[in-house]
Amino acid sequence: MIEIGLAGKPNAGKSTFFKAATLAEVEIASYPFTTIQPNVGVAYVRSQCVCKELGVECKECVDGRRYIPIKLIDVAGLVPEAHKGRGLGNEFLDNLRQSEAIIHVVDASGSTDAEGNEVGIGERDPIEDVKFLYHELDMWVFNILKRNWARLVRRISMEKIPAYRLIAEQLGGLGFDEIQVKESLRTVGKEVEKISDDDLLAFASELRKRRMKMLIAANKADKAPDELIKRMLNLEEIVVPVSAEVELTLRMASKNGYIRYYLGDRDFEIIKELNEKQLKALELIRRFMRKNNGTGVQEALNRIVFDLLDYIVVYPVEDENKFTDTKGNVLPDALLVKKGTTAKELAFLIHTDIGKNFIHAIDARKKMRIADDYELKNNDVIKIVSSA
Ligand SMILES: Nc1nc2c(ncn2[C@@H]2O[C@H](COP(=O)(O)OP(=O)(O)OP(=O)(O)O)[C@@H](O)[C@H]2O)c(=O)[nH]1
Ligand SMILES: [Mg+2]
Repeated sequence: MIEIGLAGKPNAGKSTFFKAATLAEVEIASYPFTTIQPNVGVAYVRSQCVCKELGVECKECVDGRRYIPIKLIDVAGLVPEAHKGRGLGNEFLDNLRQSEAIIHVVDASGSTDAEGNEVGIGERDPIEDVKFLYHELDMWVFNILKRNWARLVRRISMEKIPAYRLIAEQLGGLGFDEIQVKESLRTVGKEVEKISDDDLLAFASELRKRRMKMLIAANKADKAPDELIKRMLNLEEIVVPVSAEVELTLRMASKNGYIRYYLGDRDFEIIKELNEKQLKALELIRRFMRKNNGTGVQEALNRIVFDLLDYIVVYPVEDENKFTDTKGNVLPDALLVKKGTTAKELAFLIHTDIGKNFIHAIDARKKMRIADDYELKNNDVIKIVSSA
């Protein structure tokens, strides 16, 4: 399952985002360091199910809304100089090792200082928070490199193994691949023996950029001045205005039967008698959603998976006429695969045995055989023929 991490300074709303997306019971409070141990849960990306288009009834979607699970991790807040041990230090970043990308939850309302203490709205520049997280992540990678650098350089000069290979091995646990290391080294442009501490930091930064793809959730958008949101939208990263709190309110109201609301919808329906105060609160929420096209939580999850990480959805089936598995379930699985995945690679993703015994694949829409190296497209429905 794809794993996405939530990072940011204390009190930015990471756990609120996490709870809104997973409905897991986690602690949320208006002071720093509420979260210490990481929270792990299942969230969903949303896509349009292909059942309608294929003219079949499927039980896996909610009226065409198909939710595909991903893993979400919420960690402790990070304060400036965490790499020198301030706050909780940055060792908990180890919890993000497996994450394919990070949602940086920023308090876009500027109402918490660098350490996460509450201040007046707009008193803190959220752009500073964006910069600081990069710096802390760079220092984290730098320290990991630095720990063994001298020994590594010695090994590189003694053994006839390319530097990038040994460095990738050293960073193995962080999920860096050789290509990322090779490209980063090339950008620094020096022989490893000549790399100074400054160069090593630049190298760490290049590595971080390639490994830790990031989307910015401009959170607390419900109370952020428009001006601050506008400035954040000018950043080069993907920035999504979000109100984790609004999403959480909606999900709780839906869970308790007050409203009908589906994750990622742009509106909701009141289905229970409510008092004036409740109606007023929901009206404010509705106004926010109209302005922002929803709460932003689903959009952030979708954009990190589909736009930043380049995943597509494919539907494997066993019966290309009925679009079912062997038990007759219609469109039983929606899989997230990287753009560029081939039909044969899909077979391996489904099961190693199916991959090893792969014969050919069929495009179930066209009922036509496709090449082994056919690159899957979003919403493809595929039957794998295998002797397994
Ligand atoms: N107005 C508003 N407040 C929010 C929003 N999201 C979170 N908050 C509030 O911000 C405070 C901090 O929320 P948390 O989710 O605990 O923040 P955190 O980033 O997990 O904090 P730490 O665990 O301490 O690092 C709480 O009082 C939340 O209710 C939002 O979208 N809008
Ligand atoms: Mg928290």
